[in-house]
Amino acid sequence: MTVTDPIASPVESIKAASALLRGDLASELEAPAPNVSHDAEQLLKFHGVYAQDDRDQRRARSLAGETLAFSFMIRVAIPGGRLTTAQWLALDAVADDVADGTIRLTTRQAVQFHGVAKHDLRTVASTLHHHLLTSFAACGDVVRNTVTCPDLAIAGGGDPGEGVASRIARAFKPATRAHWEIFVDGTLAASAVEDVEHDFYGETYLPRKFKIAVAHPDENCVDVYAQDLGLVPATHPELGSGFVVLVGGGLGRSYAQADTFARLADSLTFVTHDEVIALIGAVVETYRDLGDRTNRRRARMKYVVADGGLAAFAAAVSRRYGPLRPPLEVHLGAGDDHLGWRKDADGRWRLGIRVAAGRVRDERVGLGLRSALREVLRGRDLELIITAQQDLIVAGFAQSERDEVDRLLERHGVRGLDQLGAVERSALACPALPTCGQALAEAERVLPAVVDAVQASLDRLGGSRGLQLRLTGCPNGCARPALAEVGIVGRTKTTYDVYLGGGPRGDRLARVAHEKVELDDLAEVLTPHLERWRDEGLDGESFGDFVQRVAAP
Ligand code: SRM
Ligand code: SF4
Repeated sequence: MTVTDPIASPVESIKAASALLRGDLASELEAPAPNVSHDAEQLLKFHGVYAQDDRDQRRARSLAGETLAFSFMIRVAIPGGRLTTAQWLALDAVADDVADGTIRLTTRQAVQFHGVAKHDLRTVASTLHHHLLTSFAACGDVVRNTVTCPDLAIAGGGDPGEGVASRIARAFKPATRAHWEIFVDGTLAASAVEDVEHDFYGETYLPRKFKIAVAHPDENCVDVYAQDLGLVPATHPELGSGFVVLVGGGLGRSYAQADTFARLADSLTFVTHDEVIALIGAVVETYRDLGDRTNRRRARMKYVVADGGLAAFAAAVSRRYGPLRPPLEVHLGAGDDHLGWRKDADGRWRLGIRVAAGRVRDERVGLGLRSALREVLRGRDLELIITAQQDLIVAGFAQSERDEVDRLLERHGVRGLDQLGAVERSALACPALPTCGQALAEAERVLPAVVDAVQASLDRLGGSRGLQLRLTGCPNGCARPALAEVGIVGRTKTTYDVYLGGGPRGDRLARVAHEKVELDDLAEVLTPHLERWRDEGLDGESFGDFVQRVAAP
């Protein structure tokens, strides 16, 4: 199919007519209106920017005939979630200068700013550029930010010490100069006519987003089976070290479309470090050519793999890459949460800090996690790593600094590991209301209440074990509830579907156990399951494994 085909989705035509992601963005950004046109909204995503409005105000404003409270979300792509002290401090300043005062750590190790006015978008882009960061390609129909286990120090082939996430980011970042012209230089200096895009994208880019994660060889903190393409480090008996490549995972679903579903990735092949970028390129091209460009709800690569079968997909990749080796077996353990103090190989220490729903903020001016981090970073050269659990690792401390850092965090009300509840420690929630345009129900804002209620049920039952709870405002699944022991997914404004039986290894899909449960009833609905787990669970058996065992035929 070509984009001139009458049944190609409208976004395909917008991309094709955009002169490599330019469209009318430059003039729309200059215009006085607080929002942009529908076509510009589609193109802005490629630049890491989402048009939003404050949904708390939407109804009242509409009824009063007023303009909606428009603002923009900007997502900063951070390969492997790794930032320098200077980069973090620059992001921290952006939060106050032009956003809502918070830094939102995402489930893909990126950072989001909410509440940015249109006229400030270029300021943010320039600041990011100045600090060797960018929002470009953090969203849109391209290879997205690559997620990597924080413990990985994988040498990137030719250049030892360089992370594979950075190699992927460099290889698959779109080549168009549009972002720099429109957002950073502020002028259309280079002519769009002279601009050239990578062949693997072409003028219409991919049918939809494409997500990659690199797991640790032993544990699955990145949810590698939920990715379009997953890499699991492994050692081949003859070829040495490389990666098992998984393909065809994805979690998004739509209630309106019954043929959408969550899917776990399948093992495709084994590649060495030197081969990995070429293999990813072949998979991307296969997806570019075979993905559904008529229906964006079914445009993800998982549907190509599911509909045609893995063998046909492998054959299509092989035609572009050459013969594929059989994959090695993968055995991943439960995901590490990377929290607390840990000693690195070089003798320095890293501290993993729990960040509820990834929202780094102060509770009041000068007091809270944001301020604490500024104080910790002042005068120190540290590395920060955002985890796929929306948490933050600060690395590079000397042993002698640990007590001082603990005291500083405590002074700011940042709770240590020993003060966290077992449920709270691993719970995830997506942003949902009031910013997300797709939210059907609350998520981040009700997470503390849901966690407290479930923890109270566990406490009443006398259990000491925790469980993995993930909450989203709709079935798009941004906090990956489909893989959780307890996945709670917004169904209507006040109700949720409850999924049970995923697990900490992230290698199993949870199944729906209850539908349309009111928020206040969630803990009550869970209690009988928790009671059975207490009474019938095996020693050390996780809640998800228990549910899976007793529910199995
Ligand atoms: Fe997501 C769309 C937030 C990870 C599946 N996601 C959105 C948007 C942009 C809403 C929109 O389209 O208007 C959300 C922005 C809300 C806001 O106000 O900030 C949003 N997604 C997030 C984040 C911030 C959730 C979080 O709590 O951290 C994550 C940002 C990741 C990043 O840094 O790039 C985020 N989204 C995910 C994941 C998890 C993952 O990738 O590991 C998934 C499920 C995996 C997958 O892709 O299958 C996910 N988001 C979706 C989908 C469903 C896509 C589909 O296949 O149908 C949408 C809807 C869409 O793309 O149209 C979506
Ligand atoms: Fe929005 Fe749904 Fe993603 Fe939550 S899961 S951020 S409600 S798209």
